[in-house]
Amino acid sequence: MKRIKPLILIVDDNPQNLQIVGEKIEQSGYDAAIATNGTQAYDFAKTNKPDLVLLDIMMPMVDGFDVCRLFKDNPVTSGIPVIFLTARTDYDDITRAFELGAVDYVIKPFNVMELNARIKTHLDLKYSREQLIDYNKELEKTNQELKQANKIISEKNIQLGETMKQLEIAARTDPLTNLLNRRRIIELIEIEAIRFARNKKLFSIVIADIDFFKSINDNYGHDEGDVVLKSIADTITATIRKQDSVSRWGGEEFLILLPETDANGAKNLTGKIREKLAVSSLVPLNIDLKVTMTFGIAEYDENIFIDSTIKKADIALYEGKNKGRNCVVIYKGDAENKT
Ligand code: GH3
Ligand code: MG
Ligand code: MG
Repeated sequence: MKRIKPLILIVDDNPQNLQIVGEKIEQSGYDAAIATNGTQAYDFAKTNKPDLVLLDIMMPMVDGFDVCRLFKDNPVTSGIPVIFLTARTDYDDITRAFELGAVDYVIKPFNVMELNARIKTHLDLKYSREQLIDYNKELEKTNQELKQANKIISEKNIQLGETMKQLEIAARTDPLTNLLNRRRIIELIEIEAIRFARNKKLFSIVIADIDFFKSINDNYGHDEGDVVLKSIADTITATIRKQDSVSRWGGEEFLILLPETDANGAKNLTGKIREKLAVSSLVPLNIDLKVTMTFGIAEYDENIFIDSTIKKADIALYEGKNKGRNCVVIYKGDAENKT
């Protein structure tokens, strides 16, 4: 932590030196602490963490080099800049001092201004270093927060993707039967009409309506009616080909889209559905119940709107109802319809 006045520890075995240097240091606006030997200096530094150390080399017991080594080996004191302040001028000593981690070397007798300039430089460097460490810590923290935020965002994105998928499914599906809904089948018919314009591959539309469904509801209840609806939806789905599509067109009506299929092919398929219905057990409440359906078929006509082709299938369906139900009618226009 930065103090109001930087604290400088002066280490020298000579009390006179300590006094002189101490006074100069204080006159220069620093707080001075003193130690008369290496052990004392090291102990002081560990607890008080001075901002800088002025270290004599020649001292009994533990010399300045050893003190410097002690400082640099301990993470608590290793960041404290050490300036050797010594009468020794030997280059080997200077080199050794730097090798041991000292930041500077000042020869006694020293020039106060020079010493001050060096002290200031190394204090500034130390503070910059500490600031950098603080910034780095802050950066690391921000990075962690960002990582966390990114994690949350990607989790939310996955959730959003899931919700979107569910919404998309819901937007094109009938919830009771899980078949495509009216909107989606119209889109598919439109796509098929575009394909027809390119490759002239005929497709057919079938509208299938459950016969006397109202009486099923009346006799067994609406819930069981729903079970029958679902069961019929499953039967149709299981009978059509992969490229075909079936939708819930209305209450108990289904629209089946049969690509690359003419009216006779469509009749073939509806025949299969009728056969399956005749043998499958739609048995709500364990009451033996056979459900039949009537089918109206229309081939796509590029000269009329899609709606009109659907209408044709509807007309054929009502022809079938009029004929007594449980049958298949192909729309033949003004010509006589055949079952
Ligand atoms: P038809 O042979 O002439 O088609 O006779 P129908 O009774 O099937 O036809 P009608 O149009 O008279 O009645 C259709 C019935 O279908 C009436 C309605 O309550 C029922 N219905 C429509 N949607 C649902 C549904 O989602 N669940 C149930 N259980 N019944 C439905
Ligand atoms: Mg009906
Ligand atoms: Mg109906």
